[in-house]
Amino acid sequence: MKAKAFSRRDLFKLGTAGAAVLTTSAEVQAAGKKAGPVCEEGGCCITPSGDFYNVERGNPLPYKLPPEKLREIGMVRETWQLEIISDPTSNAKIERPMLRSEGTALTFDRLMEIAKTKAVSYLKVITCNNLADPLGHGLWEGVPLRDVLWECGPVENLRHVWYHGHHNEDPKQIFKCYLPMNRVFEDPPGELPVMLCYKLNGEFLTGERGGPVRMIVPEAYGFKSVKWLQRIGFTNAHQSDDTYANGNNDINSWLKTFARFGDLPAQIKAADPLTLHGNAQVGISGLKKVQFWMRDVSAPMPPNDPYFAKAPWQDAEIAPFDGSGIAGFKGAPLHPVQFDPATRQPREWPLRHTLCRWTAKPVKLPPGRYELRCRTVDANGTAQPLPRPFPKSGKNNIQKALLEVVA
Ligand SMILES: Nc1nc2c(c(=O)[nH]1)N[C@H]1C(S)=C(S)[C@@H](COP(=O)(O)O)O[C@H]1N2
Ligand SMILES: [Mo]
Repeated sequence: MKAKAFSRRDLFKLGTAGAAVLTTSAEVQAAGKKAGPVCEEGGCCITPSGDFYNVERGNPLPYKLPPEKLREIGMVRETWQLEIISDPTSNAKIERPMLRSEGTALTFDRLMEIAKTKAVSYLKVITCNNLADPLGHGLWEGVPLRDVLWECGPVENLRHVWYHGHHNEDPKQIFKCYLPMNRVFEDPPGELPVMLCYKLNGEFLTGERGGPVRMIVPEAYGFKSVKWLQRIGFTNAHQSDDTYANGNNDINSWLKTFARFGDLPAQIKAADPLTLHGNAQVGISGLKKVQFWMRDVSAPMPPNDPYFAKAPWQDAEIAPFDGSGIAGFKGAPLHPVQFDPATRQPREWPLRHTLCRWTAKPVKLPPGRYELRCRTVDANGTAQPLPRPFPKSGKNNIQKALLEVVA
């Protein structure tokens, strides 16, 4: 018996009103049933663009406007324009703002011109910090944000950039984010650049995926990767004021490492081998191993052990790099932080900020009822849900699934 599939897609179109629905979704996931596009084959877990789950607000959704309107507001590549301004409420100084009114806004053709020498590609998973399952994982292609920002001649009083997407010119529908200037202009060692992204898995971004151009912030939760990008502002504001700061979200959180189960049976026969499997998100602290624990519910729980640190965890195996989605890729160069340019092999495996697949060796269980759990141990040796078991900064609770084994 397979877990009942259901679509989360429509749940998220409710915007903030969707919060109540998300609770239900979390309960379903707690019972071990998947609510995201689980990768079941290959090592690289590339999600086709249309299989991503959407987290989106807007009434109407910008990409669902009629074709003439899409052209008019710049939601197609031919008419897309990005404004880059000095925040009017700030004294940030830039020499060459890019403005629609002056015909200097960045066009898609100009972006492609810059892309000829600057474009890069990297793997990244998109995960909402309020949802347990990643939304999708792919090879994103774009121009580092700083290469475009430099064209504006930034000078001084610069502490953050903010950016927002199309929002029907309704302030209530705006989706806006901030990034510190240092993050945009200088990548910490081993880190990927923030990019103005126009392709996913070798294809131009669809409107549903955030096209013509979306931001991609490699180490961040989904809300920093603003879709339908329309305007960027340089500001001297010393604090961020992201849309996602509402609702108690931790807007500075970077991706956590955690494991999830794929589709599992609810019941098996004692004669049938069970193969546990699933996906793991590789957060900022990397991934050393995925582990599982099968507890007969009649056995006592370990006392005073909220994270089951003393449980008899067993190691699963992480699917090796197999080149899927990478080997034949003809787009912009794979970023050297992730892949060796000469061999096109990953620098490490699995890569940070990505999704990978894991499986355990088949086992047979005597009849009974079991709780199945999986967890990660990150490259620092810290087991899930540590080091940050706090809500609203990315979900990484240890997942539990229930299994009945019958004679
Ligand atoms: N313009 C805009 N960008 C947005 C959003 C939005 O509502 N509007 N949602 C954000 C949130 S909260 C998430 S989790 C990701 C989801 O990306 P996806 O729909 O491509 O999976 O998009 C982000 N970018
Ligand atoms: Mo999100």
